[in-house]
Amino acid sequence: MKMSFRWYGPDDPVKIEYIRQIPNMKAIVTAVYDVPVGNVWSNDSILKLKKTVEDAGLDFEVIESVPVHEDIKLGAGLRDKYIENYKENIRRLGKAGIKVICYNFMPVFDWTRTQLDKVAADGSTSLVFYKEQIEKMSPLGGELSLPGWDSSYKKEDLKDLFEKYSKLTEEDLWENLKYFLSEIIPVAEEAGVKMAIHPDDPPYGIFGLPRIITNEENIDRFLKLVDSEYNGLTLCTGSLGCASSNDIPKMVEKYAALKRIHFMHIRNVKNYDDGSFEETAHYSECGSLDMAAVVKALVKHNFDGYIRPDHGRMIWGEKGKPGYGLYDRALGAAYINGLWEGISSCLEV
Ligand code: DNO
Repeated sequence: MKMSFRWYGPDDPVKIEYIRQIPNMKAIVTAVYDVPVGNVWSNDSILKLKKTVEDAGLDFEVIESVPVHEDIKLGAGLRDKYIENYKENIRRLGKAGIKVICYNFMPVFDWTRTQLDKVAADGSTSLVFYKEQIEKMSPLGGELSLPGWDSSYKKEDLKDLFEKYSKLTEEDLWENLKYFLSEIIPVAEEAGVKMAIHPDDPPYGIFGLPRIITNEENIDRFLKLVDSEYNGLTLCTGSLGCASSNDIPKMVEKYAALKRIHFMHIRNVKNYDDGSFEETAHYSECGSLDMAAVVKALVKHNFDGYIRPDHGRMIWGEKGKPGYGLYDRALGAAYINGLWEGISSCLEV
């Protein structure tokens, strides 16, 4: 495995020099943020980013994300033009040394929470999703915004998008995903870049918008849409794990054995009976997921892809992007390193 850390570029309050100081930290996961969704990234921007990362002593091998334009998900408008742009981004990133591209196929919104700074008993804050809060939220009111989201939608664009999605069924979304993959995977194969879809977070439809990368059955279906190693997964334990029906260690074991996981997002969540959940520290006992079982499944199948500690809480007074501070993610990386080393040495005995 190769340990990595998400960094939002020079404007990120977390300094790249500090990321390097985390034990076993090898690579930065980042993206070019200066182009609107759907456009081609300039070679200059890509190479500048690569230089910044490499000058900091870290590898530039994973992009999160190259976002997919809504026209592609909707199968409408300028879809073919945006797919051509997407292919060009894959080629350019491959030439720059990128090995994995993470992306998602969630209509309109990426990961969704109802509160970004819920104070826990120990004084730390974290992201939470409470059913009673989500029911009261109106996405068209414009009060929702998260660091991973495309913030360029204006209220009117959102209205228009909701209108278009109201006619799109889950099956249509599958069709459009298949169309997209059939176009891009051959290019990814040629460029030597593994595509790694991120699961839907949370893994069910929200605000009446369909979501399909949600559970084992659907992931099996996804992998068959284009049966290539280059059509793979970002397996995010927290995204899939906030649905208690998903058996995360089992899924990790299955897809690691198939060599279809290229990128692991490892974090813990505490689930409640009504479907609400809270993001917690990585340590198993803090949440509902068995982190040792997850790492064991990876070690067992000689996982050689990338891992990043996902969302941390805000601790020790840190201020920053919700979920993306330095301290708790660094603790997460150290914890995963410890599990990895301990489990590998036991499995060797
Ligand atoms: C959340 C992230 C996601 C992820 C995208 C990939 O913290 O894991 O925003 O980057 O879904 O496109």
